Amino acid sequence: MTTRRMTVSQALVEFLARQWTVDRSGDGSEIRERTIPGMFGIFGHGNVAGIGQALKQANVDDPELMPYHQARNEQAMVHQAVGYARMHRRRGTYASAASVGPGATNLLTGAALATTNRLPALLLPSDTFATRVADPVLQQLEQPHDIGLTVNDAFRPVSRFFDRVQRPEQLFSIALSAMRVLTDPAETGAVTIALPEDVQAEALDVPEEFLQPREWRIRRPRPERDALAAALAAIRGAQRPFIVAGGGVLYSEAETQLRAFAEATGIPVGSSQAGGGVLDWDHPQYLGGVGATGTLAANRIAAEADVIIGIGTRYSDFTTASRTAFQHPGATFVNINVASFDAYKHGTQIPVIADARETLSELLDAHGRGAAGDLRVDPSYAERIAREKAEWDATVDAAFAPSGLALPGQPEIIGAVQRASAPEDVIVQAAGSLPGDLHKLWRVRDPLGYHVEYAYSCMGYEIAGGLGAKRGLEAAGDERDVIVMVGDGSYLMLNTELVTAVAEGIKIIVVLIQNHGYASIGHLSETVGSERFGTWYRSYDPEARNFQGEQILPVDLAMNARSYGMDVIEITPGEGAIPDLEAAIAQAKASDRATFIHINSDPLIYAPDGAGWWDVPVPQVSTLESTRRARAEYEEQQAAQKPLLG
Ligand SMILES: Cc1ncc(C[n+]2csc(CCOP(=O)(O)OP(=O)(O)O)c2C)c(N)n1
Ligand SMILES: [Mg+2]
Repeated sequence: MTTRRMTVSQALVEFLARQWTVDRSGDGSEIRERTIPGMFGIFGHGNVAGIGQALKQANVDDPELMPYHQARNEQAMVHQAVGYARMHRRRGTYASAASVGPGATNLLTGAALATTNRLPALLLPSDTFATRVADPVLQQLEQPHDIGLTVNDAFRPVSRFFDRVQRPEQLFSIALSAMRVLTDPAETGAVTIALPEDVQAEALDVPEEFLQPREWRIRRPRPERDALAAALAAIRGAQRPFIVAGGGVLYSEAETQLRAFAEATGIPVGSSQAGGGVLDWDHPQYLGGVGATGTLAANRIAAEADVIIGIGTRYSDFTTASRTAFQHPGATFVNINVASFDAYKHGTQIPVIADARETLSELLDAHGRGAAGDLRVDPSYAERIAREKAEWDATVDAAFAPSGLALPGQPEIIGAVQRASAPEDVIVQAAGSLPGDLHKLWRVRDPLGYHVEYAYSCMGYEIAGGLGAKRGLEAAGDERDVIVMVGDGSYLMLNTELVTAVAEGIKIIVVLIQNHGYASIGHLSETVGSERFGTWYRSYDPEARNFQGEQILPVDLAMNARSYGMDVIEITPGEGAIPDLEAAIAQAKASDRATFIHINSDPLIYAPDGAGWWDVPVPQVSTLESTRRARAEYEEQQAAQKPLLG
């Protein structure tokens, strides 16, 4: 057996460089791409001489082996990896290397986000000495009841795979297991390999076969015969079927099959946030978002549906409107998901544990043979679908129309971004009032065109995730633009990846919506009887002892972005704000540099109602009249809530 004497870090870096994801695309062609095309790293003690040295050595010996990129915050490294993975339909992601202690724990939020979104990310937090000779080292947590415990144990609950390389020889089994989980469609998420700082620098004899190119073929399990038959029988018997399409449709690259199945049967489609892109907005059977932030069209159809076919959805509370979306008393749920956990959710009667594309192909085949009964929805249902869709489209048109107000509302801002962007451009968002507004209003025109991270809805994801998405597109030779929309609250939480965009000349377009606080939580607070407490950004009122006064803060986020070296366009409040915004986006699109566009907006102008509910518990007792009123309303809404879906 030939071996090479390498450090654990050198071996891990070279191993990761040799991993390939293999899959078949929607058109049948084979895709082969690097599973880990590059690594982010913020160095400190713990990784500067381990992973850091390995990356330097790779950079000298073979710059293509493991390209290294910087970030300004460890959390943002993982966000970038996730944005990349979304654009690559989970076939590739980045590794993120962090130093001991705070560097490592800064990765935690990113890890939870990746796991919640079912998007792969490889985390390499450094750990304190395995030998413990230097304990406690700088930044080491000491727990007297368990000396072996480190801060990295906090990754266990947020990772789909966690292990620690306590001895060099463990690297082989750990690295292989990590790759299996990263590339497994049912298991993927955050994969964490904790690397004690002494072990990182230790040498071992590495067998050549460990470093040979290795392929990870994406599993595409086909449905079991009986499960498929049960699904077909349910679909055949449906009067008012409805499809809920989630992110799994896109990760499986099943859009073509979904469209064909929908068209063959006439079944309407609604999507979750992650499912945005499964059909173009103007497909006659696409009703837009469903659930708490859904459209009136999708929610009305969902409420009456008798057979609900979930495809690649986690059935989150937003998608089910906290289990109020589906009101048909005998509703049957057919749930197609590669993860059994999701397929069985909420009392689903007919779980189909299989790949979305394979299953849709088989359903289509069966339909072609007449086995789906030739299910074709009733003309009256088809007509109803068309009517609901036309009505909602008109509602969106009205919401998009420029108001001429000095401080435009968010819906018209979204309309301006929509008009000024190209159909294939990617919109990136994550938290605040924008996800709900986009879910209702944004007219998706490309499968990859909509990336709203709404599983973890993490403030601060937007800029970093958008940067990662742009990296992902560039890696695939795709030149479309990424447009990040971000609220002032999210921006203030994590904006420093703008520096990374400047440093690497990565072109993203950022549209910052300044409304001086939390429009989203402010509105929510009002509806749940908390009177917008703590949701404005205002000067502290020492007498009232709160932040509810009139005085907005003198922050200048345009100047902030300019200070990072960004090109900045400021939209002057006034009648021309909306046309100016469109012109600014056109200018940003024409530029080959990253652009930051700043626009002020009125937080009290809301998107049209989609009749979705969200369960946010209201206090049972209160001295406030507003809370008591909200509680009464809450109890009324709660009455429609079902304990299970099916
Ligand atoms: C990291 C994190 N902390 C807290 C929240 C809860 N939260 C959701 S939206 C929001 C306010 C967002 O403010 P902004 O970005 O200005 O958007 P706006 O609500 O004004 O549209 C908060 C605090 C969150 N989603 N993520
Ligand atoms: Mg705001």
